[in-house]
Parts: sequence; C-alpha cells; structure tokens
Amino acid sequence: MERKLVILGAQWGDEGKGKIVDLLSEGYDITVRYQGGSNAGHTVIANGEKFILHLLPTGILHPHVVGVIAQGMVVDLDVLDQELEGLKERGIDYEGRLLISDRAHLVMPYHKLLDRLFEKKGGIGTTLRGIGPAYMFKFGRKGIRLADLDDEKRFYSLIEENVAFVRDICEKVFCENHDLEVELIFERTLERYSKYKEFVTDVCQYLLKTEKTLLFEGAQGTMLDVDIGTYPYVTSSNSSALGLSNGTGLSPKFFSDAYLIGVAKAYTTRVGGGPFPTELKNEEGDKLRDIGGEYGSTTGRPRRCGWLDLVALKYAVELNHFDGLILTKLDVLDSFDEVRVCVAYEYEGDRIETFPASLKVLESAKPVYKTLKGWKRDTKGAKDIKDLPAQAIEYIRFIEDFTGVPVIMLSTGPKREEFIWLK
Ligand code: 2SA
Ligand code: MG
Repeated sequence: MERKLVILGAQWGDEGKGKIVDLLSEGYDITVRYQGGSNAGHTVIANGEKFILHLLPTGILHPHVVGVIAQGMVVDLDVLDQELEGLKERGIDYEGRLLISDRAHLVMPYHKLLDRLFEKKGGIGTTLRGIGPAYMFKFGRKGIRLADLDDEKRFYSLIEENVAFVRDICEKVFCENHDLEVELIFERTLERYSKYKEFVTDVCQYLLKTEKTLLFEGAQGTMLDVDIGTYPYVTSSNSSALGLSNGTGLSPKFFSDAYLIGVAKAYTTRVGGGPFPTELKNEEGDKLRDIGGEYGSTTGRPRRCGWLDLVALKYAVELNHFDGLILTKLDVLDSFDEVRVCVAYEYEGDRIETFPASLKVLESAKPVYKTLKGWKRDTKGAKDIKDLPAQAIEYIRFIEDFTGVPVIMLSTGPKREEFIWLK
C-alpha cells in the first residue's frame, strides 16, 4: 500500500469505514481524522471487544498507531474526555500517541443547545452533537480554537460574547430562556483542557515533516458533504475528498501521491432527513434494516434502507477520484431472491444519469433498476473469493463496470479477520 492512504465514505455514511480503518491501520504509523466531530460513529470489533468511536481516530485502537485530530475537526472536550477515559478503562494506553491540532475549533455547550433548537424548527435530523452550530461559528469568525485557551482573558471574553449572542437567539427567535453561565463554561472547559493540553500541538507541521506512513480517515460520507452532498440535508463539513486539504491544512499537492479508497455498502442507507431515491419504505427495506442491524451508532436512530444507488455511487467515485472501492455488508443480501441496483433516475419522462443538485428533482426522481439474480447462499465470514457464489461475483462485477473502478476488497463481517482481498 502507498505511504498515504485515504479512506472515505462513498455514500451517506455508515458504510463500515470503522472496521476498514481499523483493519488497514494495522499497516500504518499515523491515522488522521480531519473533519466532523463526535457525530461520527465508527464501530470496530477488535479482539472480540466492541468499540464505538465518535471523535477519536479509529487507528488509536492499535498500540503502535499515533492518532491525530487535525484542524478541520470540531472538538467536544467532554466527549474527548469520555472516550479517552473509556479507552483507559479497557486497558488501551494512548499516552504519547494522540495529537490534537491547536487550530481545531471547540464544540461548546451552547452549540449543542442551538443544534437542538434549530432541529425543533424545520430540522434535517442531525445527531444533535452541536456540529452545525460549531461550524457556523467557525465560518462566522466567532469560533474558539484550542489555541485560544492559552490566553484565558481572551477566552473568557470570547465565551461572554458567544453566550450573549446565543441568549439573544434563544429569547428572540425561540422565545426560550436558557441558563448559560459564562463562568461555569469557562471553568469546565479549562479543566478539561488542562487534562489534555499536552496533546495539543501544531498538527500541520507534524504532518508536513513526518516521513512515516499516513492513513486519513473520513467520517460520514460523500453524499453528506456540505458542498457536493444532498444540500441542505448534509453535515457541515467536507466529508468527501474535498475536505482533505482544508481539514489537515496540507496543500492538495501533498495528496497527489495518495491512494484513495471509497467504502460502500452493498445497498444504501441514510439516517436523518433528505432525498433518498432508492429508499424502500416496505418490507424489503425493513428486512435490510433487520439483517443489517441498521441503527445509528451515535444516536440509535433506525436507518432508512434501500437498494444500491449506482448513480450516487458513480458520482462519488468520479468526484473523489477513488482508486478503488471496498464493498461491505454484501452478506445482508444473501437471502434475497433478486437484488436490484439503480442505474439511472427518471424525472418527468427524462432519463437522468448524473446525480442532480436540485432537491425537487431528487425528491421525485424514480429509480430505474437493473435486477440481478440473488445468490441465496451464505457469504458471511467468507475468507476466499472461491467461497463466493457466482451471482455474488456478478453483482460485484456489475458495480465495477458501472463505476469504472475496481472493488479491491470485500468485507464479509464486522470482525477484523472477516474480509477478502479481491485485487
Ligand atoms: P450533523 O449531526 O450535523 O452532522 O447531522 C447532519 C446530517 O449528517 C448525518 N450524519 C450521519 N449520517 C450517518 N452516520 C453518522 N454517524 C452516526 C452513525 C449517526 C447516528 O455512525 O450511525 O448515530 O445517528 C452521521 N453523522 C451525521 C445526520 O444524520 C444528518 O443527516
Ligand atoms: Mg457511522
């Protein structure tokens, strides 16, 4: 594998990136998360134990890996504390192997409050982790970075200003009063900060200077990217390859020799609101959810399920310039007589083959399906391509032909050892 590896979600998140990053970070020295925050839910089963990481890079579970939280992330210090304490309890020593960018912004308690309030008024189904408001403040130039915590006076006045603003919104827009005590927020944040201050550094310089191997771990998925996803039903960061540069502070040139992998589920899910052309609001959708265990790992919300949308997947492959795909959860389709894949949309009599920006089009587009024969055989836990039924291989080949990139690996179950290299 290349010295620089990028692993991204190719759909609407929950493609199984956690397991893949865990598996591949075995061969890497450093893993970097660079966008989003504790909205992610990366599930890993390592040595028979289940871990769900929301904020920390998944690679941190390996004792040899340095985990990096880069500048594009928004960091909730309470969640950081919970996750690190959780690792400690389970015997994972992260001392000396965690770096947090001093340019990363903080998710403050009032961001979480605003997330809840915004969701009450025509929300989009967020994870309520304060992500959108934290990025709003960042781009509105009112955010607080970890580097700002060293100057306590300035930090205090930043909170004062933010809290006054949020109080105003609460009262004037939502007609609600909320106790937001500046002193309390100030003390609590500094207390957390002092505990983890030693990890905070200039991550950008570290990444620039290192000659070690690097794995960049995307959170959420391409279709939730704020610029190229199904806006406004997206997260507030660049969860596609677009986020690599602004999320790390490294020039696009830095990534020119990187190998980019998209992780895609063999069907489609999305959690939260927004257009989803191949959604199955019927028994087949329920069956996918049941077999696939499709519930949000951060919020527990049932995920919406549907057939594989190849129009969306091809769009993700093209925009990210993926070198290859890793396909997960094929076994969820094992018991279906027939499996369908969406190869185009139909809208007002027209056939659409590229993913449209218009919500109106997306919301009423009818999927055009290609039906393939099911394989009706267990593929779960398969370890060799020879163990795969011919129809399952046909399904994979169809995806490759349609998207124009190879499926380099098949994940055949949640455990580390359940996978097959195909290329
Ligand atoms: P937010 O909270 O502002 O990022 O929400 C905006 C949209 O982004 C979606 N989103 C996600 N979609 C899938 N998985 C995510 N992580 C968790 C998981 C989600 C969970 O792994 O299961 O537990 O519910 C994730 N994070 C954000 C979100 O649903 C909104 O549509
Ligand atoms: Mg997830």
